Formats: sequence, structure tokens, C-alpha cells
Amino acid sequence: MNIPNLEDRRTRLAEALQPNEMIIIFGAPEPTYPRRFKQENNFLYFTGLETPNAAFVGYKTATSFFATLFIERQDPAMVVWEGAKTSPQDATETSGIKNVHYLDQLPTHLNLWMPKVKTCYVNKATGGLGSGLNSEQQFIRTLKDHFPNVMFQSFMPIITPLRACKDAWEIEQLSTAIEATGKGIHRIFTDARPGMHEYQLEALLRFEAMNCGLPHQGFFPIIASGLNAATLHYHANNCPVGENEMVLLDVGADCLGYSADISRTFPVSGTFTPRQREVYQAVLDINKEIISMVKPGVTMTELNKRTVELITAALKKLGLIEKDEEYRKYYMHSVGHHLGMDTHDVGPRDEPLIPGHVITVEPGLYIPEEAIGVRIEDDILVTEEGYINLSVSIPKEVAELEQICIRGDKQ
Ligand SMILES: [Mn+2]
Repeated sequence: MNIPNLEDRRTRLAEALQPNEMIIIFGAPEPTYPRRFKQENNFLYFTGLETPNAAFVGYKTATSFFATLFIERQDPAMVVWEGAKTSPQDATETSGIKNVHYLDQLPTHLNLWMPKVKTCYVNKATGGLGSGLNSEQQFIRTLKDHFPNVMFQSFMPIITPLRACKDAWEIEQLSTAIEATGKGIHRIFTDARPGMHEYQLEALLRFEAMNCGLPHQGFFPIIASGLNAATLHYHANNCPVGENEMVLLDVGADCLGYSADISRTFPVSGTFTPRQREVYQAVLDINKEIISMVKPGVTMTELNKRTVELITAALKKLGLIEKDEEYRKYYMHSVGHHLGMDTHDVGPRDEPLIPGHVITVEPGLYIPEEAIGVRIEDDILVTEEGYINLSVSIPKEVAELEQICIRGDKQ
């Protein structure tokens, strides 16, 4: 299955709309070189099109749902400068959407449709006051001025439940990304040595993912040794790894817009110190217990609450805190998030998980005074029966790690 079932996604969108409702989704603008083009995820989700400066309009009448694409018109004289733009035929072939017009025809079509529309769903995300309005926001403001009877609402409450529930194609991309990430992590486990720089480990990770055919990482890799691991979003990756330090990896290769998100922590010397092992095992036990709770009906908030209970107990046992509320000193993030087109993907935190949701489970403990930071993160698919751990083959048991990281050459 090389392409997602876009028709099915648009059918689900049509079902989520009421008659006389419309949704307008703009694609991303063309970036200036050398920035890489990154399509707007909601546009990509329903069209599959990597074309800049395009718009998707879905209009539901009493009897039908009309999906229409608007793309940029090609100026023949500009082909030699810009390259050929997506043609209407190409757009139809990729997206399966038969009605394709040029962007300069969008006002004419909206003039025709808008008088019958009650609610129009648009992108209401803004950078807040002081950031100025982008061209899309200016367009929506113009629409509001010209059609004051139409109610304009955010499209996210309509789209979020659709995108949160991953289809088979999406699970495939995530699995491919996780497999390549696992190869990179395994390579780091076997090849890392004290004295190497964090960026050398990053190079091993990128090398393996690229060799698997995945040229990009989904987010900037975190390769944090020793004390650096106690900084949650450390990504300078420029320190040498000390003799008895652990290294925390929080990494994920990207496959067609879907990123793995895996954390592992390992001893660079090949053996945990007794204290490192104690802290590591505590986090691992929590990682496993929380994963075992994942099933339809449970909420992210409940997983979080249980994590805090377990972390608090572990911190007391490790002799780090006495009172419950002190746990925040050593654990300050939440246990996970939805994973998909965005690494921190859209999806409910307080509503029950349902089959098709993919979440991360990533408890951690950060003890700067001992130069210890441990996070263990897996990617979990919610199923009818409970869950599938998509990253189950990436080692995390103490004995496994010490076996793989064995440093025979330097004993
Ligand atoms: Mn994560």
C-alpha cells in the first residue's frame, strides 16, 4: 500500500460536517531557499498533495459533499525559473479529487457557495497579538467582512478526531520509521565509546536511518550524556561522553511525514553503576506498568496520574524525596502524547483512548546532582484488545543493554 486512502479520509470528513457547512484548508506557502518545503498537515491529510500555495474546500449540501482543489496557475515564462508547477491533471491523479481549479478562481466559487453556508470551518490558529496576520488570516478576515451571516469556526475540533485515529497506511509509515530508528539506536549501543562526542552518536543514528531510505529525522535528535540528560530539551549534542556516564537518546526518523519518537538510556561503558541501575530499573518498571494499562477507555490524564503515583513512590525508595509533592523536582513532564503527522500530534487527553490512537509512554527521572537523566519511551498503538507496542523490538531491559553494549575491545 504505497498511498493512503484519501477518499476514505474525505468520506469521514463529510460525515463529520452538517449540511450547509464548509471547510477551507490552505496548504503551506512556498518557503524561501534553503528552507525545505513542509506541507501543512491538515491539507496533506485530505489531499496527499505536496504542492505549495494550494487550497482545499469541502462543501456539504443537503444531498452531497463537494471536494474541490485550488492550485497555482503556471506562468509559462516562469517555468525555466521555478520549474513546472503541479498541473490540474497531476493534482487529480495524486489526490483523487476531480474538481481542480486555479487559485485565482477561488473568490468566484466562494461567491457562489457562501450565501448558502451556515458554518465555515477554517484555520483559526494565530501567533497571537503582535505577530501580524499572515495571508491566510487576512483572507479569512475578508471572508468574514463579505459574508457576515456565516459563522467562522476553527476546523481543529472537526479534524482532530479523524487525524487522531490512525489508518492502516499511517501505522505502516510509523512502523517503518520506528524500525529505522531502532537500527540507529542499536548501532549507537554497539559503537558508542567513552570520549566520543554526542554528535558522533548522532551521525551513527542518521547514517542508519538514511541507509534504510529515510533521509530526515522527524525532530532534532536529543543525544545527551551525563548531566546533559537532566536538561529535557538538550540538543547541542556537542559534549564528549564521560567514562561512566549514561547517554539519553530521544530520537525518531521520519517516514513520509510520520516520525518515530523513541527514548532509550544506556551506559556508555557497557555496564550500569549500581546507582544508575537502580534509577534506570525504577523508570523501566514504570514504563512497563503504564504501557500495560493502555487499552480503549483509558485516558491520557489517567495514565499521567498513575505515573505520578509510581514516580513518587520510586523517588521515596531512591531516597530522593520525603513528601509526595516534591516529585516535581525530578519529574516535570507528562507521561506521553499522541503521535502522528506532528510528533506531538492532535488527540484527546481527557477523552477515552480508542483503537487507532497512537501514543507515547515516556516516564523519566532527572537527577542533576547525580548527573543522571533517564527516560524510556515507547510508541504504543491502541487496539480493540488493548495495545501493540510498536517499538517492542528496541531493547530496554538492563541485561539486554549490558549484553549489547559489551565493550570487549576496551576491557
Ligand atoms: Mn515523546
